[in-house]
Amino acid sequence: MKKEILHKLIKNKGSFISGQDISNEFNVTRAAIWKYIKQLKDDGYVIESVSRKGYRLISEPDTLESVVIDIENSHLKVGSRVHYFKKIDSTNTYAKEIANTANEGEVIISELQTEGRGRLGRQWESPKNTGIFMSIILKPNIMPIDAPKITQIAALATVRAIEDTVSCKVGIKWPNDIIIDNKKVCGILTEISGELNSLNYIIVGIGINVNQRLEDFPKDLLKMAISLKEYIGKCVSRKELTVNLLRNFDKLYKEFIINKNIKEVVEECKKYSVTLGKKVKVISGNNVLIGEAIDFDENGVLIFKKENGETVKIISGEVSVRGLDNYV
Ligand code: BT5
Repeated sequence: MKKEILHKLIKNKGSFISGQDISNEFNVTRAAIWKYIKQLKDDGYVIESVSRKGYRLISEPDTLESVVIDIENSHLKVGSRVHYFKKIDSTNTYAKEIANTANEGEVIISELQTEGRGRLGRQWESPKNTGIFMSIILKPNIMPIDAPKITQIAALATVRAIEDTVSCKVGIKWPNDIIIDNKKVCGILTEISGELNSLNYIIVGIGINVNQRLEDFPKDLLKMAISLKEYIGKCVSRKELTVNLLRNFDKLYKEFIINKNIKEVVEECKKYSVTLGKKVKVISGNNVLIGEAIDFDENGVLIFKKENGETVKIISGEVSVRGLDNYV
């Protein structure tokens, strides 16, 4: 009910709505409305209450709570339902917990993650109210081996969303990093549940550094991490970026379901690639291969030329790609 009342206040932002109207529309008592309004005020919404006029929303806190309403009203498949948290261990972990009973397209968003995860057990720094920490539950009819295609879709959706929201030059560091100014602004973690030949679900986790200040990053990340705010010099609307991200993801995902391939996605990812044409290290556990990233095949698999001239295909799953001297 709090959500519905908030929605009504947002729709009428700046104008009064009477307690009686809210009471009639949602069939709740005036006392209950007052209780919800108080909760919203405690959450940081500035709401004016004037007797005989009602309630008027003056300003919203910098949270993603109200984005839930925008997304759920956009009638997208991806974002059909949004689970919003102020704090969570990891949105991917929670998504896994609910995935079996959830519908495809349900999304988990949190303002803060206490145990945000990267790939291979690494950590994802997720400080409060500054980034976007989101997971999407998908149930496509594909083989588990095709799950990395979803990472490419997520990468392109994120690049497009950033470009739709702010003006900056964005790159993709294959397979799962979005880069600005040679530093990481976003990471993608795709996890699956399934058997060898059947997939139960895919969880795509996306973490974007939006309004972090440099001092919000741990010292050891300063060389390789950046936020949009640090780059463009002003705060960026996390709400707008979140909606743009889901809109772009929804579009690309629907196309993938229809076309059953990611040919066009790969072609576009190539244009943004900071990996192609470079001498790179491919790190897989303790093994390091040095060579050149020469192309991607139509499934987004890296075609890599080893130092001895031999060409091999590298599947994204367990590898990290680094520049010879630097992160990119
Ligand atoms: C990733 O792993 O880049 C995937 C990150 C996915 C995070 C999202 S947030 C929502 C969802 N819920 C989760 O629990 N996770 C997902 P990987 O390629 O392994 O990169 C991890 C490495 O990036 C770390 O070892 C650090 O070096 C670096 N790193 C950690 N936090 C960072 C940050 N906020 N910005 C930039 N780099 C970071």
